Amino acid sequence: SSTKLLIKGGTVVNAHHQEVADVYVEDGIIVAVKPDLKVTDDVKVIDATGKFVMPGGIDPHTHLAMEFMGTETIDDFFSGQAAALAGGTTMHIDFVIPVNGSLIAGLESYEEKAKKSCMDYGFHMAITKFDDSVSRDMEIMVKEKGINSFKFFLAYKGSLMVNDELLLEGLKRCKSLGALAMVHAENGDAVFEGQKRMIQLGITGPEGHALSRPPLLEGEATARAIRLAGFVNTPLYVVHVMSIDAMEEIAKARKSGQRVVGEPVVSGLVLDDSGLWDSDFATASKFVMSPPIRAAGHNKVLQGALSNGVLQLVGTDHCVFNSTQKAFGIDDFRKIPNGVNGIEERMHLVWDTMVESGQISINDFVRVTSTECARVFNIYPRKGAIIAGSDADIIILNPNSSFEINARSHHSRTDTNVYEGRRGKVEVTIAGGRVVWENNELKVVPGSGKYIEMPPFNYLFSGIDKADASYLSSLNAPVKRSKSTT
Ligand code: DUC
Ligand code: ZN
Ligand code: ZN
Ligand code: ZN
Repeated sequence: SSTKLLIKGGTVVNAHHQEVADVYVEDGIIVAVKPDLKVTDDVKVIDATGKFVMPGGIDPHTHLAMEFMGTETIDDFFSGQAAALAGGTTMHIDFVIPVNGSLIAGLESYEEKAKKSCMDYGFHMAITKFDDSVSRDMEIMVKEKGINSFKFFLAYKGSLMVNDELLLEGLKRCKSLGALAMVHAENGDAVFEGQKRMIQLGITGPEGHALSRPPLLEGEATARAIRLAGFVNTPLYVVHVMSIDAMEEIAKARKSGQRVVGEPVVSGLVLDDSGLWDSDFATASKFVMSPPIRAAGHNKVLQGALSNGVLQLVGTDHCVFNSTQKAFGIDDFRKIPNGVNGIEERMHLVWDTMVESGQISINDFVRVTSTECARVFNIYPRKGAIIAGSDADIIILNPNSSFEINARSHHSRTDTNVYEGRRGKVEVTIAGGRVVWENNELKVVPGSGKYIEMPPFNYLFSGIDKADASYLSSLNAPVKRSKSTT
């Protein structure tokens, strides 16, 4: 198509600076960012005077159409992405789950699911076991399939969990491929023990979920994963940092110079665990996710860590089940499918919680919702910036008006919303140069989303071999001992 678009008179905000300028878009690409651009009559003009024009959000952490805990998430690649677009997110990175341990089969299944995509997407790959065939497939993923990150689960004993030996193998393999290792950090053996303890005590409701897997188990696994990544000398990305305990381990490692990226998710930043104690099961169960939403106080500290740079970018872990699916666990919290919504609400809530409270600047808003994700996964500046040559994924946010977030008006297929009653300000979403959300109306086209290949990021690893070499040369030569005794 030859869609032409001019966004006029807004304040264009990038992670590095902002300026009042027009943005001219042609064929899905930003062509010019300058004040007072003159265009011909065939160009659609959007007036953004008094509003912020920013890069579309990139959600680094979602689960669409995922088979999990005996069921499947109710948002697929169409409904989840439509919801995302309605909330100002124009790209997400989803986790491919291997099929019977096969990465190739897993990817094929996700390629099929993603055919109905209405926005751009990329993939991380989960690694749930490690052997020669997985090792070979990892290389194919990096060199041929555009996947540059692999996630290891230290929780979900009996299904997804890997032990330390496998984690070490995986970390080494990531390093040799120039891929980023990611980790779900909770101690799965201890969680299993904690769950048994709750059931023995007769605590079978949603509050038992949180009590069975406290922050110290997240802190332990985070520390362990960071140290093992340090031992292998490869970077690490910690997904869904939910507790002070985990955040402090990341802070300590980063202070020492270790390359660790920490991802808080919206639920952990803005909610606390009070909902889990609601006497109504339907209300309480909608807050069940792993790691659990923590007691009041953790959220405020995580906000601080995001504003001072200890944590770098915000995801959602969008993974939704409706109230019928949540009710699988009515007699036993262990059977409540884990997950909360957020793909549609993330941009609104980061603005509301972080910018309006003065904790981060508008430029930092762009950085933590978009630019940093593009940088970490090596697709910047194609994504994450409003500059000539970048993809035309753009949002317009109106600081002076807002609407209410609720389950009646949201676009996800699920029937509940953990952010009921909060406020949103993104008014317009442009994805791939197309206006897909305007005047509270979605215009999305299944099949229009593109798969974004993410190349291996050697820059993250530059210096590693040097570090290894200097480490090795700092060792003393081995002691020479004669075999004979005198
Ligand atoms: N946590 C969730 O709540 N859902 C999906 C997987 C996960 O780790
Ligand atoms: Zn600029
Ligand atoms: Zn996880
Ligand atoms: Zn997840």
